[in-house]
Amino acid sequence: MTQRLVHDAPLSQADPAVAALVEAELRRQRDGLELIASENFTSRAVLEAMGSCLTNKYAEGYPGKRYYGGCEVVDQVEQLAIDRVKQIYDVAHANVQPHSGVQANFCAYMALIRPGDTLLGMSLPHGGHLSHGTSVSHTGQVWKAHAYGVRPETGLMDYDQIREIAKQTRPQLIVTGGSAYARIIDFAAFRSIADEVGAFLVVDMAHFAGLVAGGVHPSPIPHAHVTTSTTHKTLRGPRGGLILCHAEHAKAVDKSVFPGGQGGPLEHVIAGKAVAFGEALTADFKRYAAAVVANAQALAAALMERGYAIVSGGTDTHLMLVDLRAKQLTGKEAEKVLGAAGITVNKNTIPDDPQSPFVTSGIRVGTPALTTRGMGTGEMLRIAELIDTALTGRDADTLARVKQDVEALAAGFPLYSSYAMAGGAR
Ligand code: DSN
Repeated sequence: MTQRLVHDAPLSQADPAVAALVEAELRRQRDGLELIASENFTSRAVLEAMGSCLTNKYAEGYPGKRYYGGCEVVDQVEQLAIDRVKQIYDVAHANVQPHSGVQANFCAYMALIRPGDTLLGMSLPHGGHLSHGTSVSHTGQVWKAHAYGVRPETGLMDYDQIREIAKQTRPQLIVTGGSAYARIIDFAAFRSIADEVGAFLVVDMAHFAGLVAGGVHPSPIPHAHVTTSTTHKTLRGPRGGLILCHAEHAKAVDKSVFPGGQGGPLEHVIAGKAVAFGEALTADFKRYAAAVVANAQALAAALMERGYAIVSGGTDTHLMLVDLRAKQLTGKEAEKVLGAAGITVNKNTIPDDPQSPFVTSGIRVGTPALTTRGMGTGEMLRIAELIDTALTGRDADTLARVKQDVEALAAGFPLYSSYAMAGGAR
């Protein structure tokens, strides 16, 4: 009997220690200014779907072809997610099971090429991603990986240079998309390079997937053999991954995810994905995506006016890379100073960074999360001022004053105000 009571008790009673930590994190998210370009705030509906009994179900396989009984409900959940994401991106096939972006990428590569083949991806310090073939990632160990970058003097991809690198390295697979590239990538140019060297093209659209869904960024789908993504960045869903492809690669992709790379799918997360995909199909989401880009451009312009250099001179997307060298600051120092003032960013290498990846000369700044809170271009000007005040002053008094202003600004844009969290916080 006692055990049953504990089993049915809310988190705040069953485990006050964990409940208090959930509440502390909620407060941190509410009180601060979240400018990490890869983060966002899901809707309450997404949170509810993820916190549901669907987590209890094993469902290896795919809708209608499972290795467990009792899958009649989760089949419908997963099919709904698949149908909705296919509608968003107008694509023939979707696999919504990847647990993360790295797993989506690994499974996509494994579907198309064999271990030992050659892979060409964007260099991490130039804005790529660990899973695009870096030496510390399995993707750089299972495959012979080569890298292309941006022109350091412009911060832009040079497609002629990338074509030359592809001709020299003869990859079987080229991957593009990145974590810190603020400009629209020419997917048609990449496809023509891939075709010229006989490679598959994978586009990792994790960062800009929500902008594509909202119609404010070109779609990679017509150009890529396979497109991968996460679901929690601009797309504003639960933490997770997905793979989209044309019909000819559908079977290989599905086999690569299960049984190749993963076991039981996280059906509670897939339910959260279904909810987020439903949201992404609305006119409201189109307005959101346009506002994310407008906010990023306003913030970049305001920072440039205050003497901050932005790599590539601006942004077409949700993020910007701020080069701090002229301010005699490292990325590591800036991340710490801004953190003390309640402004969350991440240190980030700039192209050809003289500093190590643990120090860096830049910070990456993005607007998806604050746009979700309802902030607009007026708030972006104020945030540029707060960032500049914190980074210029850096002393305890200045940072305490900025933190107060940050909390006042955040309070005007409530987060999860109708949702009682674990500890009962409102
Ligand atoms: N860690 C993510 C980012 O911040 O961009 C990429 O996986």
